[in-house]
Amino acid sequence: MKTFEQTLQELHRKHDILLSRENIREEKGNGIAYRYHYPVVTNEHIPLEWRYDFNPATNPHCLERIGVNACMNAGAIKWKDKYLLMVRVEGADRKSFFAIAESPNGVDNFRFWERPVDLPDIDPEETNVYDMRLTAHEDGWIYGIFCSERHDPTAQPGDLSSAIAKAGIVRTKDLIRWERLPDLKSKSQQRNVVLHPEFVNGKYALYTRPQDGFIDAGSGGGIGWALIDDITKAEVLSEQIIDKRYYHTIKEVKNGEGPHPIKTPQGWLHLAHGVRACAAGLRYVLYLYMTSLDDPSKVIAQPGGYFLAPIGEERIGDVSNVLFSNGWIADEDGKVFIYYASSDTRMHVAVSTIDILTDYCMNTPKDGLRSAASVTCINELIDKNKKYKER
Ligand code: M1P
Repeated sequence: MKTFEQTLQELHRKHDILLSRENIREEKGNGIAYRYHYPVVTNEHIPLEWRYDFNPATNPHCLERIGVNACMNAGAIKWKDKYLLMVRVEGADRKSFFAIAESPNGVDNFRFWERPVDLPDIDPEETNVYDMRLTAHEDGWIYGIFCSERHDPTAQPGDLSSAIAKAGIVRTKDLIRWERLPDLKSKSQQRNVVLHPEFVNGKYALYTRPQDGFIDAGSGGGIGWALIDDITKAEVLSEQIIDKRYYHTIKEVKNGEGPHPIKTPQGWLHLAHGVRACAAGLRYVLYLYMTSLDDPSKVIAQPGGYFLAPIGEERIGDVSNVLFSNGWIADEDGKVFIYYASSDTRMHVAVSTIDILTDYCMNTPKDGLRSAASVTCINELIDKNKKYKER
């Protein structure tokens, strides 16, 4: 039988090994992005002092007192030369909160800051907060937009599931002290709202995702775009759908903007998730598209299909068959770290470059929306390849 001290030492030893484990780039793949072998942040990365009572008098069996279920859907930002993830930490009690984990190289050694993020608590009805998108805006603030969820006040008695999704907004200059701004006003429910990093026609610009209900995008149409006069009283007055959903595509049921787009010489590079339904439930995959530098609401490239879909261990988790991303970091040298969660359970990284990702967007055929069109595309490629095959 181990003593309290021995148990605690063993916990610390294993935790240190996990946190300092080197990550390895997987060489297999399609060349567009390379996954790293190990998840970068999991529930086991959570500091022991957030979970265990270290006092042998009050915790004689050295039990975990506060369980963490998952670490997922992290916003990302480069800050003082470090790669930061603002992780959605979901407790065993199902409540999510935000916590920042920092890495020196973007692929391993992620360690959480001392405490969870101190998010200003302004509304007692706000029950759950999650999926932070971080934007260092040209106005000088770092903004965070996240989903603020509450029980639907109009739900029938006994219906404890109907909920309402709104976009909460915070801003900071140091990622420590956060100022809460009023939630986004919108006629519909909203999730996956993202702030564009530059002013557009002198206004703040938001990617939105209007939805009929808490789960259902319904008549929402796709990823929207709205210009906002005053971010301190943000209101969607008019909304235009810029990336539509289509029948029998990867985004038939829903889609949502991921992190804010990256500015490239060819246009704004966007990462988003698309959702389709199947017998096993919903399947979430990641896709890319590009919009014009002159008008970020104008789509200029739409490669067909997904760019990353769940594979191997990624397919299994609390909500299986899901990849979701709301954070990526572009380095000065053009390297891009794509942070994504699998199956609402753990965080991963895949690495690519701006050149590769824009090439992929510009030169992958569009979805022709019909089987016959897919075959035509393949035949065109075969014809083009003929002269090279003969060499
Ligand atoms: O469970 C999968 C995802 O479902 C929601 O995303 P969306 O609104 O696009 O359907 C969110 O709850 C997200 O957090 C979750 O990962």
